[in-house]
Parts: sequence; structure tokens; C-alpha cells
Amino acid sequence: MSQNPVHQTELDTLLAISSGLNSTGGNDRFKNIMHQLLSDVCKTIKQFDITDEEFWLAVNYLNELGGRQEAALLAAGLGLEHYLDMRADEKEAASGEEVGTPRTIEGPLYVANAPLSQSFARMDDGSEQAETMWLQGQVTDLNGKPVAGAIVDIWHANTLGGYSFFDQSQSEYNLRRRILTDEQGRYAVRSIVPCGYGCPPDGPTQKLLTALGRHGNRPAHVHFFVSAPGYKHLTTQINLNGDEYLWDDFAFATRAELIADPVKITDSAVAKQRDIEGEHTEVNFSFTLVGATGSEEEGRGKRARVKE
Ligand code: MBD
Ligand code: FE
Repeated sequence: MSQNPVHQTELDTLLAISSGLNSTGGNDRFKNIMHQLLSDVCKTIKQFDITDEEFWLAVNYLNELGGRQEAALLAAGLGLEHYLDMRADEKEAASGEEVGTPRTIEGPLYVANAPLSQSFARMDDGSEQAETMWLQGQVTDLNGKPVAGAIVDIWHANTLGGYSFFDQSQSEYNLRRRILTDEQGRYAVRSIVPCGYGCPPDGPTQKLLTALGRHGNRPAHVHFFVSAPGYKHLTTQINLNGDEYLWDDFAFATRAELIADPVKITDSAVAKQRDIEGEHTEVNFSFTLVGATGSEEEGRGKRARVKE
């Protein structure tokens, strides 16, 4: 591409100064990243001959995004959070390490320090008319050996796709629990079958998606953090098979190995054993953890989280 050398020099000088390359203080890695990022933005402005009006629309959009606390939602919707998973998967594959249950994105709706129970918990507060879900499974290592005392941290939406805390109409920690696995590495919860999530229709994330001709829906899913001393932390989700958005998740989190088949339980003896009245839906999902090589792998990555 031909460029006016005088103007290119002027831009180079501007970007070097604005990203602090000529300053002594600050952080070198951050300076270099900002320099690349600003260069890319300027290149895009030039390439598309972006108007002042378009530029200020974009600046104001960032204000809206922050004002509505939707920056992390947009990161998921643009596939950037999934891209971090792709990179982590790639690094694991390159290292030749064995892999366990696949990771998938955390998303923006986790709340830390949910009530902790041994082996079992009821997750729903009973306020919704909904299909009862019995969710159970086992945590094992790569050899199939049970991992006792693992923490299975579970969160999911209600029948309207809303998450407690973010949806102020729900009770505190509704549909959020941490379960310690038993001697066989097992966990079980009674909850309600969640529905898929949709981005706030009047929010900035949906506004951007609509301008891209995209929807902002997720299939019905359940989130998990699974952790235990000596094992790598796992962040993942399961999708309930049969949802129309199963392979059309706006956040790109679906993976074939993470699809669970809901089973209708009609046997009243099973229901009675679980203290459930009548028919309900059973979901089975087990996890394979990989041994950690250092203690830093045992914890979830640092990220701003509610109540953490
Ligand atoms: C969700 O429930 C979710 O899991 C993600 C990733 C984004 C928005 C809502
Ligand atoms: Fe979610």
C-alpha cells in the first residue's frame, strides 16, 4: 500500500508518544500492547474512512456498555472469551498432556461463595413452577479413580433465563450451590430445569449484535467450576440436548463432549427415593480432572467476580 511518508511519520510519532513509548515510567508490556492496539484502530479508521460521526458513536457505545455493566457479556458474544479457550486448548494439545473433561467459558454471571453442602443440595428456592431437575455425576481422575472432597460449584438460570443476583427478583444464591463430592467422588443436586439465556433486549450488547444481524441467545445450560487439591481447576458448562440454540449459542460455548441428554423419570420409586413428588428430569454428568503440575493450576484464573 502506498503511503504518504510524511503523514506516516507523523502518525508513527503520535502513536509512539500516545502509547508512552517515549516515556520512562509505566509498564513496558502494556505500552507495547497499547501501541499495537492504537495502530490497528488507526489503520481501521483509515481503511474504512470512518467518519467523525461513526467514531463518536463508537466512543459513546463504550460508555453505554460500561454503564450497563455489559463489557464481559459483549466479550462472550464476540467470541473473544471462547478464543481464550481455543488458545488454552491449543497450548495443552501442543504440550502433549492428557486432557480430561473439556473446558468452556465461564461467562459473566458467576457469583462466588455460594452455599456449600456435603454431597447433595437443593438449589432452587421453590418459588417457581418448573420441571424438577435431578443432576448428578462423579468426579474422577484420568485413571477413573474417584476424587473425594472435590468442590463442584454449580450455577444456572431459572425458567426465564435469569440468574440470581443479576436478576434482583430472585432470592440470594438461588440456583447457585457448591457441593463437596462424597467418598466415591459423587455429587447430586435437586434443582429446576433451566431455560436458555437471552441478552437484555434493550442493552448495548444486543444493540451491537442486532447491527451484525445476530441474535443474543444461549441454549439451556448449567455452569460448573470443578476443583480439588492436586488437580487442575476446570471451568465448564453442560448443554441440555434438544434446545433449538444448542449449536447456535451466541457465546460459542457448546462442545460435543459437553452435551447431556435429559432423561424423564417416571418411576415413582426413584422419585420417592429422591424425595421428589412425581415425574422429573434426570441429568447425568461426570467430570474427569487432570493432575496439576503446580498449585497455581488448582485455582480458577483471576478475574473480577461478584462476591469474590
Ligand atoms: C450466560 O448465561 C452465559 O453463560 C454467558 C456466557 C453469557 C451470557 C449469559
Ligand atoms: Fe450462563
